[in-house]
Amino acid sequence: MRADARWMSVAVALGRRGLGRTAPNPSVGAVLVRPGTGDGTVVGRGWTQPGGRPHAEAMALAQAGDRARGSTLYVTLEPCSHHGRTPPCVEAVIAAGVARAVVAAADPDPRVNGRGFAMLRQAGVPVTFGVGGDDARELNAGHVSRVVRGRPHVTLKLAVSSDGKAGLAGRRPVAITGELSRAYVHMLRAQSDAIMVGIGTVLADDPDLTCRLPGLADRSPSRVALDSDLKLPPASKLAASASAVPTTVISAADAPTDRERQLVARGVMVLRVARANGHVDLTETLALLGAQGVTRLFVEGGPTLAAALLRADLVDEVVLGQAPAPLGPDAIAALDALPLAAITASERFAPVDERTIGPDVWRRFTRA
Ligand code: AOF
Ligand code: ZN
Repeated sequence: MRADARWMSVAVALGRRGLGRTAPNPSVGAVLVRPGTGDGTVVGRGWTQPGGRPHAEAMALAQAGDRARGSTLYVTLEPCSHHGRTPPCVEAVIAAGVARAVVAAADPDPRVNGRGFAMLRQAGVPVTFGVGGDDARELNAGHVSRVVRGRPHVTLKLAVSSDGKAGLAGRRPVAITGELSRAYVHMLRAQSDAIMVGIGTVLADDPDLTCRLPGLADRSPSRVALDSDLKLPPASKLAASASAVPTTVISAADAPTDRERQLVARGVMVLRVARANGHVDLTETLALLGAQGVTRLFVEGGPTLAAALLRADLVDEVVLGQAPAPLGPDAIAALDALPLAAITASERFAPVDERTIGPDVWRRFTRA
């Protein structure tokens, strides 16, 4: 039914509002619609609140009050059936007299996993499943990845020149893509639970990796630096601001403990994993971040980390910005020895979106 697709797209848009703020929970959107003239009337809207509770359905039901009776619930994820900090959403949906549920995607969380649908149907609430499935897959990608694979959904961001370069050797960082692209990247940061960089990027650029968009300045995700030998200077912007923005350093088991003490004193969380090829083991790192509750990880550099993640097949999505100007043959390649074609002409990735932002072109690729 066309109306179902339309209302589900409203639920998806509401769900997107919470991206980056609900971890370790998914960001869900819900709309309650009462039959009436045309496609009906919205009586409640909700989305998962910061920190993951209340859930989207609870918000929509609270807004609808008595008007929820006889309405249709449109929700981007199977309503929960487990007792958490509050009773299950399915119970609240049934108790409110919702007449029908339209659900975009199943919840693989072992506490739910089909039980939400079963409870609704048992209570006589018919369920239509799969409407808006593609949008929901994107919206729920972080949650599903964490539950099913035990690691976050990994998005690799690359900003390159027209000749595929990411910077100039031995110089201060150069802005490759433009001002508007910067705003786009900050928005993507805000929709992530954590940003990850390699120590090479930290030492070269001393980035602060926060989200500084007007109105989104409180949306900075936590920051993760991969730093096998604990080279992160305690005076770096990352370490110096660790008490304000959560900062984690992933180091190797044999990294010096005196360095760890200095960083911990500044509020940095230092975690240790095994080494693999001299660097921290990436698979173990992602599992550790998953265990910490990270569902959406945004990787921002540099070439060594990007290439290592691609080689290990740990990248789920690529956001690739390309500026109109070249940087020349002496500049640093965006993926070390890997060609950009490892993304743009690979069977592993499919292009899903292309947009022009100022002078730059941004393309998005997801796992094919
Ligand atoms: C929903 N609506 O808005 C969200 C859901 O820790 P708890 O008790 O909040 O439960 C977290 C689980 O609930 C999470 O793993 C996922 O299965 C579901 N999240 N469910 O019905 C929501 N955020
Ligand atoms: Zn719930």
